[in-house]
Amino acid sequence: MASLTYSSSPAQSNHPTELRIVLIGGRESNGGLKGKSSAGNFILGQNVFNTSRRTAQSEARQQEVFSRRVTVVDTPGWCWVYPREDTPKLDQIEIQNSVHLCPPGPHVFLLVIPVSLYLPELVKASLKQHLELLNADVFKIWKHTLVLFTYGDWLGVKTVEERIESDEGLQWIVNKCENRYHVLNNKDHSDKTQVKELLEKIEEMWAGNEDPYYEVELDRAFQHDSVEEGNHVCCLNRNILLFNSQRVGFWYVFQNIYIVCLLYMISEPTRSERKCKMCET
Ligand SMILES: Nc1nc2c(ncn2[C@@H]2O[C@H](COP(=O)(O)OP(=O)(O)O)[C@@H](O)[C@H]2O)c(=O)[nH]1
Ligand SMILES: [Mg+2]
Repeated sequence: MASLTYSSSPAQSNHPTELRIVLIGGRESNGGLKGKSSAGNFILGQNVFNTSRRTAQSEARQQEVFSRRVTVVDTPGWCWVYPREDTPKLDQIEIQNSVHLCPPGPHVFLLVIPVSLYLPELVKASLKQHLELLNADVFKIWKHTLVLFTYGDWLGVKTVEERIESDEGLQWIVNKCENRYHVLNNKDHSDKTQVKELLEKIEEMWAGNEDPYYEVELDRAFQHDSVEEGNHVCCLNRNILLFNSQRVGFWYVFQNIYIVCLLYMISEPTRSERKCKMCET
């Protein structure tokens, strides 16, 4: 991909002052190769996401990176080859709500794939099902997705292009992303150009996309939140909490008005009765 030249002055720059990134992706069935949280740490230049254990909740972190305000949302993964029904319900909700941690919506979804991972045919259906958590119209997600290959250190003498060509599953995914991809070696933080080039590719995508960012469907999240009522307390994020407090606030006021009206109506005949009695006297 052609690289862009950027001015250091924000006034003259042709890139957004803020970049919102959501990291998504699967894992091997044995929990092996992956790299979302590590990539998030590398992009932000700080160890803010825990890589020593499984990511159970979506989390957002912000940092100034190469003169841009960058927000990265880390999410739980799913198993590449298993259907969505095998992904724990709470993980599904966390993936679903991840986009609400970077309002008004992410500029890019980085689909994290270890470069050495072989992706069998089964991956296609599983990936589609998991992307549907974000939007039933998966096309809208693909339009804002870039493949982020991790384990760049494992490429050896092969180029990433050779690697893509050798794997039908990878070709399919990269095609869906309109040939947007980037390689990171999360083990070598000294080479920051890897991150700079990634941000430039995201901005190139931003400049070429009809919709500059993926706009979050608020109603949809709200709808799912109420559907998953049994679970939602454990995985509420800030925005959903805000929603709920507004919803609770509205119902609270409405119920109180209703009760006051009801009491007034009940007490009304008693008062007229009293008045009649007074007239009689
Ligand atoms: N060699 C190598 N190891 C990596 C790379 N990225 C991640 N890892 C390792 O993979 C493991 C899981 O990474 P993590 O970021 O927690 O994966 P997540 O579950 O997708 O968030 C960690 O032990 C990392 O050290 C990489 O680019 N190269
Ligand atoms: Mg993680």
